[in-house]
Amino acid sequence: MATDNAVELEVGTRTVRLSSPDRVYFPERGWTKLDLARYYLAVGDGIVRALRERPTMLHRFPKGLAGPKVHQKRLPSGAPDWVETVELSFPRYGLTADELCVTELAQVIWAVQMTTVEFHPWNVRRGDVDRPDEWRIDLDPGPKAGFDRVRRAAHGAQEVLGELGMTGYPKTSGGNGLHIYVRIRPDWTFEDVRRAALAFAREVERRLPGDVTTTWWRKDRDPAHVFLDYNQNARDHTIASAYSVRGVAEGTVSTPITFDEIDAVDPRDFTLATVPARFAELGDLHAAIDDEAFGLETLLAWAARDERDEPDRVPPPPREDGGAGPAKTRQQQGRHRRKETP
Ligand SMILES: [Mn+2]
Repeated sequence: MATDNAVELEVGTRTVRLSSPDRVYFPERGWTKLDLARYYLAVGDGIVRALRERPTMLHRFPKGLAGPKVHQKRLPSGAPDWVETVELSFPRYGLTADELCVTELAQVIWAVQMTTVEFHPWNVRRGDVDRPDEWRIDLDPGPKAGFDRVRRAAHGAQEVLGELGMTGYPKTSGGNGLHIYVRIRPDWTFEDVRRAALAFAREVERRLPGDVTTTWWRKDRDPAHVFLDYNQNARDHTIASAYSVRGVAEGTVSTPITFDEIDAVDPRDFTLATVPARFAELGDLHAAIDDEAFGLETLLAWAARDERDEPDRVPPPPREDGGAGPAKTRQQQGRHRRKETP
């Protein structure tokens, strides 16, 4: 009983040893570490596409969900030489960190061996870690906002994206919200991507003032509104990737969906147990995300206009470099992140 009946998983050309495969990670459902590994194998193309060449932060649960959660930037030690990394610098603290950089599925499964449940990639790739290639529209419902409001906000975003001639790729967050990802040319700084994201959010807010807010301070927001969190485009802010399992009792998955599905889906239906069949049937609904990259010129023109016309609404700069800094900052960021998850 006490022996570690490790299993070996063949993943592409690699063999990944999975220790403690029977350890229960999701006590309410009885799902084990091996179930988690099998889930990621089942959505392999999808999770690799979502993480490919991106610095990725790991949310590890060494004892399963019953134990503590570890927000891990640096690659855990003991990695085989085929596990790739990318070095990031955190100038404010004079620190660097080698973060996981996925190029093949075996690296994802190795991260599971290292007790990772959630994958949180940056919005950059290792070729240029200072210029995002992914604009993330993060729809965060307030504590009294139902999913119907999230749906309306998503359709509002869809409408504005359509007018901009941009293609967005929606997914559930695995919590109560939705994300819409847009591939952009890596020609702009984090700061400008955030300005563009704010200008976009303001436009959606103008069209749906009863549903959407961009108000900076949480205490000033209507709790029944959906906050379009443009800050997720700032440096060192990461959110769970497509196909990432969330570290919550229900084992929900951040699941790609189509805009046509938004009115019908219940995000709680997408779990570690159900998403593999959906993936087998539909394939990766984000498969075309890398086919075309868009520019931010129009949105940055909107941003300049808003900054000129409404200077009192220009938000303060985002918190930066939090996770690699002193423990106090790390804890603050941890609290912030946990609030995202129901
Ligand atoms: Mn969110």
